[in-house]
Amino acid sequence: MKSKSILHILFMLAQLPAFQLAIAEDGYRLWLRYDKIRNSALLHEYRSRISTIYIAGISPTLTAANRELTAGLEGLMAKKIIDTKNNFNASLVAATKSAAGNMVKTSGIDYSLLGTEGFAIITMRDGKTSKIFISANTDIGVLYGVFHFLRLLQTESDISNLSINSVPKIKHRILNHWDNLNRTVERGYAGISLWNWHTLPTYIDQRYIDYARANASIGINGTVLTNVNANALVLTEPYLLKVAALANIFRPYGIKVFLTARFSAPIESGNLQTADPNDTSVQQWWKQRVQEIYKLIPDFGGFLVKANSEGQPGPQNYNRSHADGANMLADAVKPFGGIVMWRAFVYSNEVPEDRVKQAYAEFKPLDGSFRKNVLLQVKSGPLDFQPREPIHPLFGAMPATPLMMEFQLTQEYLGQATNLVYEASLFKECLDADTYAKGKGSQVSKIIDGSLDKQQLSGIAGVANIGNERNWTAHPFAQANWYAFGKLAWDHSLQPSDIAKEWIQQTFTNDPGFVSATLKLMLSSREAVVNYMTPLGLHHIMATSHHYGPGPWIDNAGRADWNPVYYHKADSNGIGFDRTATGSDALTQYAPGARRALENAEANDEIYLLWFHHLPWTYTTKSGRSLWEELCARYNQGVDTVIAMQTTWATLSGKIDEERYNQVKMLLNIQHDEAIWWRDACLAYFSSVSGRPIPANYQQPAHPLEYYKKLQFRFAPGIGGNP
Ligand code: BDP
Repeated sequence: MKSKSILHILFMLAQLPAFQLAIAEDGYRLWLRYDKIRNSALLHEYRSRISTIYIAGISPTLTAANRELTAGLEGLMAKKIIDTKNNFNASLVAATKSAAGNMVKTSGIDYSLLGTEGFAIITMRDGKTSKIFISANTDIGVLYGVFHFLRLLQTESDISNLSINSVPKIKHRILNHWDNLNRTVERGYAGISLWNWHTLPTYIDQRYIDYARANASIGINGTVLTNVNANALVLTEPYLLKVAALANIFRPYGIKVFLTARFSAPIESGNLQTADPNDTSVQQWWKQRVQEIYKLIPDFGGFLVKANSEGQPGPQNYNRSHADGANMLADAVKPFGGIVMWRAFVYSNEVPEDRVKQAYAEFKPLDGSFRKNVLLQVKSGPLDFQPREPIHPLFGAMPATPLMMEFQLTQEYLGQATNLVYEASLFKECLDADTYAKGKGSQVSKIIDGSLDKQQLSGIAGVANIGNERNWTAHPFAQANWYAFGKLAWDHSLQPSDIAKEWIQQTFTNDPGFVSATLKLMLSSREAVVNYMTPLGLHHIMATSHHYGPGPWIDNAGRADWNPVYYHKADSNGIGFDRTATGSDALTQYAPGARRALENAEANDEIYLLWFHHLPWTYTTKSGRSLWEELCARYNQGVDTVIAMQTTWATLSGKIDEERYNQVKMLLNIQHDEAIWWRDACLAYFSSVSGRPIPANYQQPAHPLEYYKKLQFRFAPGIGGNP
């Protein structure tokens, strides 16, 4: 009987095509798939160009480059690649300037332009033969060049006459993991933390290496391993040994490790009575800790600090300023070349001030008072990673302080891991925003790359969306947000469409039909989520705490500015937050040019209308519709875009592997349901407050308002707290 049922199960499994396919394509390889090139003419051409390689020099980074290049070329061209070991006659040579010998001169590369991370890829001709030369000043530059070259092949590019120079515009390009030591991930929707603290430092998961490869392939050069809501334990020796093991793995890939520093660590793990930054015993404690860290991790990057924010301890507990706190840590890491990334995400419930104004009020007066190795890390918008926010007013307001951008890749407020939202459109909107700090043309990108104010330090951070899910990010398309972040961090002048295109080609297929349809779908996705969640400048109307789903009616959260009603201020007369001179006057925090642009609702397509204005329901919008009708139209437009995304995806069946096709299809079904839920719940609520019916030409909510209000999600993923 028993063996019979086993046989039965085996028979059933054999019938399941998905069983086999799941092994074939599970998303683990990300955009580094290196499958055989399908275009046979191109394959032939690549094969005729590249048969031998030589990577000059010996180092762990060059070994990684060699391994990647060999695996990549052999996979893409389905042929054996010969490593000539020491022969510059190879058809592809990769070498630093110092190892490239005669090639340096003949190549014509201007190494003075390449800095410490940039690279050049050129085709060199000698009579009838030609060869590809990848070069840089440093080993890591060579590795970046190798990844770039493999990308050219993966995207089936013309490599017959290459002349590429690529240099990062921003110095520190960093992922922030909000990972706790017990492996839960605050706002993580892709499983538990990658870092298995229990088995480290002895057990080295292949994932750590593949994580480093993926990051290096897009130029990410730093990672903060731990949650900003920090645990002091990570600064103790047993954990530092584990951190050192990770640092050893990441080092060849040019990735520095950073940790979050809990401000009260001297009390919690140092047995001191105080964490006052002006107290010499506290300063001494940090100096000693830092020395210990650098003994184990000589290239440790430094600290990221969340202080006096959402209950985290900080210098203000001792009546000291944020600068006092940051400078104390900066002094400790300075002898070792470390930096401190001090977060500007602060707001206080004691202050009855509009929450979006508080960080500016707190930090602007401190401009110029931070040490040279401090970066102030500012979230893209003044509130909290909403589907759309105007740019943070601190950008442009602190010319004497290097400001670092913080984007959120994990989709806390953007449908989490079930919604397809291509965030490059959002990132780019922020980077391109003009602060008018030094007149027109003072884009945010120029502030964070340091060029506007001639800053030496520059940085950009992305709150990671990665976990231990087999495909890293849970939603296959969320991989694109990781990818796009890295690409924009390297070069913020890139276009979201170009980034998406090459990501699709590498991740799925070069099939032009698939690429163009998927590209369109991705590019429509950000506006879709804005429309079905928070159109016309609405914000923070998500349900409390887990932020999953709509909750515009919520008015009983712990503090006023955690309540959606605080943000939309809807009543029978109108809706919106007045941030003009008649209201909170948050607009004054922007330079005059930016202020005018933001205030003028018409000029910016009304995208910030209700962020800055409280308006009557009868207000006539640009379309000619009343505000109420426009709100109804936008919510419906959001749902319609999701339907269009589903329709597009349905046409792509058979063009890629069945597993990922089906995964995305099912996720789009969830997104469709959630978009409808958002629209119906929000319109039912706003209809009840405004006393206006939803026009009959629109789908009416499937349920009465009470139904939506009662929905509860006790086990929604990603809820924070640092145990
Ligand atoms: C908010 C998150 C919270 C984070 C906080 C932060 O809800 O979990 O701890 O930001 O950035 O978006 O510190």
